[in-house]
Amino acid sequence: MVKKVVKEFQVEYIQVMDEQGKVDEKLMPKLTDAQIKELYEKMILVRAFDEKALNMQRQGRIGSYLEVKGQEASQVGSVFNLKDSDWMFPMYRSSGALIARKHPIHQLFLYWGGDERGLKAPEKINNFPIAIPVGTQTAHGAGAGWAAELKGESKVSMVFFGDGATSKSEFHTGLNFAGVFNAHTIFVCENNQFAISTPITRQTHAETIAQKAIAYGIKGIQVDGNDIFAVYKVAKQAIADARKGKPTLIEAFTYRMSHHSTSDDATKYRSDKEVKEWAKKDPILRLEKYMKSKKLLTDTYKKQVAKKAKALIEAEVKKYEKYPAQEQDEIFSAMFKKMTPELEEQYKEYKEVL
Ligand SMILES: Cc1ncc(C[n+]2csc(CCOP(=O)(O)OP(=O)(O)O)c2C)c(N)n1
Repeated sequence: MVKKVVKEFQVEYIQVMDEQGKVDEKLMPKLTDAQIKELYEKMILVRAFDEKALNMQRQGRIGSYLEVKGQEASQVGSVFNLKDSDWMFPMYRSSGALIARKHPIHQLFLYWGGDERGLKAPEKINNFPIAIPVGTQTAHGAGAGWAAELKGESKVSMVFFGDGATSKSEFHTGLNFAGVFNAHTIFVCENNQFAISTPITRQTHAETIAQKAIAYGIKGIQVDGNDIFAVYKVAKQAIADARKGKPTLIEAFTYRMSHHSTSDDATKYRSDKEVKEWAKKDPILRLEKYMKSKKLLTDTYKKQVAKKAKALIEAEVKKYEKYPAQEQDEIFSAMFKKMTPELEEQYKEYKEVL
């Protein structure tokens, strides 16, 4: 007889700091004042980059851009405890994670300006190139996490993707593979409620994305993605577990405060009321409320941080705009140390045509 298993697909939901910036002291992770300030400064830098990138696109100085706005906590908090030698697999909306992982900002402008040299990771920092195809990176992240297990390393891989990606086969392949092979992988799904115009209710009939982990025998946890302390806490634990071969799926419950991309108009498919409601949950405002209550945020400090971020971004814009133009041949030489036979053939043909 088939045994009927009736079980709620319950996963934990973690929130440490509420919308008023009040924290639950029992859940609050141990962080020094300096670390809290570091988290804050990184989030401000990401927001400043985001605003500049949007303006640059509107002015025709970069080609296109996908904003992070609203997701700064879920990205900065997730990568905070990674080591440089750990792998990070970003998607197109991961500028926040990349900046927090020391990816040079002028290179991000280069990339969004259509120059692939923008993707070259700094030496000794294992940032993978940005994935534009939705979801492919989830399988790559599982593979890198498996490599660490096979080599007996404690290295981990952290992979970012959206709610839309959970309908792609690579998401399921990646999670299944990670569970079976003890991949050192942390899957961070930023559930920002939309995949372009498709709302989460049309993406999945499941109550949470995190519960999908149960089917693959790995841990799934939902976290308030606009709460930097909760994200930090959950990611820290997931990183520690992944080092020992235990993968986790984190669902960072958040909101895309911007349009999907610079070629989208979100007013066509979502209400002003909803956007305003979520604006109140802005992860930066929330952290500021907390810091004010702890006397960590004076007006002078706040202004200093904003000014420093702006100055850095402006300097990086200058670097980008002065960057020597790409040699035409680099289209062929950029990707591989040694060109593949097919590429070499195409290169020859291209030279002949020239
Ligand atoms: C394989 C593939 N199919 C379709 C697209 C077009 N596309 C770009 S973004 C996007 C929505 C993805 O939404 P989600 O995964 O929730 O991430 P978000 O953009 O909300 O961060 C789609 C369908 C694509 N880039 N790749």
